[in-house]
Amino acid sequence: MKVKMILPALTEAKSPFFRPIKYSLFPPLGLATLAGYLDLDDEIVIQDEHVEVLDLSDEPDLVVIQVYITSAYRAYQIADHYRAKGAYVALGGLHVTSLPNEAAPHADSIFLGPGEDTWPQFLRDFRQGHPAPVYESSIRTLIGLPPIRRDLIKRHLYLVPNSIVVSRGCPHACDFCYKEAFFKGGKGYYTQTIDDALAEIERLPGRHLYFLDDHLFGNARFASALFDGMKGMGRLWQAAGTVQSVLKPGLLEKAVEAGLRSLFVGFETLNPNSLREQNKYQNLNRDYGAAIRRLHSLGVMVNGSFVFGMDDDEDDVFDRTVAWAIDNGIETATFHILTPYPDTALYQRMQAEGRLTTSNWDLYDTRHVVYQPKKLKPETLEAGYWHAYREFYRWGSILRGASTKPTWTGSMRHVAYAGGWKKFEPMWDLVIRMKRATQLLPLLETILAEFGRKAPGAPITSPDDVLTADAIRAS
Ligand code: B12
Ligand code: SF4
Repeated sequence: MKVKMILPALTEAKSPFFRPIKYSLFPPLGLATLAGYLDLDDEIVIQDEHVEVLDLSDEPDLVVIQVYITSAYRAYQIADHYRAKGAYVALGGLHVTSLPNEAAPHADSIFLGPGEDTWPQFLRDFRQGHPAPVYESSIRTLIGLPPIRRDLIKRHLYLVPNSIVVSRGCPHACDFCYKEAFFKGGKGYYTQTIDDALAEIERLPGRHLYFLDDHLFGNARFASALFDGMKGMGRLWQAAGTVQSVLKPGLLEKAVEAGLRSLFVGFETLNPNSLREQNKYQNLNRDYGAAIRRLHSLGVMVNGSFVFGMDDDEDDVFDRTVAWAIDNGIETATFHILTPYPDTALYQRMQAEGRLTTSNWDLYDTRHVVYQPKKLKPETLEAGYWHAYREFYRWGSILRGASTKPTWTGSMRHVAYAGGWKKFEPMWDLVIRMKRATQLLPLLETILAEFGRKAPGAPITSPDDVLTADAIRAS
C-alpha cells in the first residue's frame, strides 16, 4: 500500500522572503509515530511542508494529514485535492479533535484524540475494506508501542532532529491550554515505561535531545527514574516544566546530572488574578524569581513563556513583564497573545460572553487578537506584543540580562544563546534555504554544554550562593 503522510504548514513558514528558524526545529514526530503501525512493506512517504515543497502529483492509496489550527485551511485544501484523485484521506490531530464537524467533509475518516488506539484499529478496518468515518480515542496508553519510524524523517532539514516525547498530556488543567480539549474521553496524562523511554533515547544518535513533553516533571516518580537511567549517557537536553516542579527540591538536581541545560517554563503572567482567571493554580503564590535563580544556579538556561491579554492586563503589562524577565536574567522569552482555541474552557467563556471577534483560524497563531480584551484595545495588545519581543531582544536588553549572571562564562552564554535566536535571523534563513539546518546543531550543543561552569555530575551550588553573588553586585 502507498501511504502519504503530510504535516501542512501555515503560510508564514513558506514565505519566499523569510523563514523563521522555529519552523525548522522539530520533525513531524506525530506522523512518524503513526507510521510505526504500518507494515514494513508499505511504501510510506512523510512530507513536512514547513521544510520542503509538497509533491502533490503522486497517487497514494492512503493520505494521512495532521491538522493544527493554524494550518487547518491548508490541510483541508490538500485533503480535497487527494480525495478528488481517488485517495482515501484520514484527518486527525488537535484541530480535528476540537472541531470534528468542520473537518469531516474533507475526509473519509476523522480521528479524535491521540492515535495510539484508534489508528491501528483503523488500519485493520481499512485493510478489511470497512473503515469507519469517525474514530474516537478512549484507551490511553503508551505501553507496547511500535518503534517510531525515525528512518522516514529527513533529519538534515531540522536543527533539532532528536525531538522526543516520553509522556502525553499534563496533570494540570489550565483554561487556555489545548490539553483538556484534546484528551477528553480518557486519561489526560500518562507516561511510557521507563525501559521504553530509555530505549528510545538510546536509539537517538548524537548528544542533543529535546523533550517535547508538556511537563516532563509531571510524574515525579517517573521523572526521577528516567533521570537516574539517563545519568552517565552524556546527553545534553532541553525540556519544559512548571514553576512548581522547579521549586521542589531534588528532582531538578537529578535532571541536571542527567544533562538538562535549558528549560521552557510557563510563567504566563506576573499577575495572580490572571492565574486564577485561567485556572493556573499551580503557579499561584510561587516565587518566580526563586525558580529562575534555582535554575541558573544549576546551570540551566530559562526560556520563559508569557501570555498577554488576560482580563486584568492593562497598558503597562508589556513593559513590566519584559523588565522583569530581563532583570531576572531569563535567556530567551516567548510571548503570546492570549488565544482561545476551540473547545477549551477559555473559548467557551469567550463565546458565552460574545467576545470572539473572528473565526478565521489562520489568525489563531498567538500573534493576532481574535477576541475583545477587557482592559486593552485590540490594537494596543497587538502592538504591545511586538514591542515586547523588540524590547526583550534588543542588544541593550541582552547585555543587561547577561550582566545578572554571576560568572563571565555565564554572561557569555547568555549573550550567545539569546543573541543566537533573534539577532542572526538572516543567517538562519540562509541555512534553511541551503537545507543545512542540522549542521548548526554542534553550535547549539556547545552553547548548552558550556553554559555556567557546571559539568554533568559536578557538585551543585545552592540557590543561596547565587543570591549572595547578586547581593555583592547590587552593593
Ligand atoms: C513541537 C511543537 C511545535 C513545533 C513543530 C510541530 C511539529 N513538527 O509537529 C513548532 C515549533 C513548529 C510549532 C509551531 C507552532 N505551534 Co506548536 N507545538 C509543538 C508541541 C510542543 C509538540 C507537538 C508534538 O510533537 N507532540 C508529540 C506527538 C507525538 O504528538 P502529536 O503531534 O500530537 O501527534 C499525535 C496525535 O495528535 C495524533 N494525530 C495527529 N495527527 C493525526 C492524524 C491522524 C490521521 C491520526 C489517526 C492521528 C493523528 O496521533 C499522534 C500520536 O498520538 C505541541 C504541544 C503538544 N503537546 O502537542 C505544540 C502545539 C501543537 N503548538 C501549538 C501552536 C499554537 C503553534 C503555533 C501556532 C505557535 C506560534 N505562535 O507560532 C505554531 C504554528 C504551528 C503550525 N505549523 O501550524 C498548539 C496547537 C493548538 C491547536 N489547537 O492546534 C500546541 C498544542 C501548543 C499549545 N499548548 O497551545 N509547534
Ligand atoms: S501546565 Fe502547561 S501543559 Fe499543563 S495544562 Fe497548564 S498550560 Fe497546559
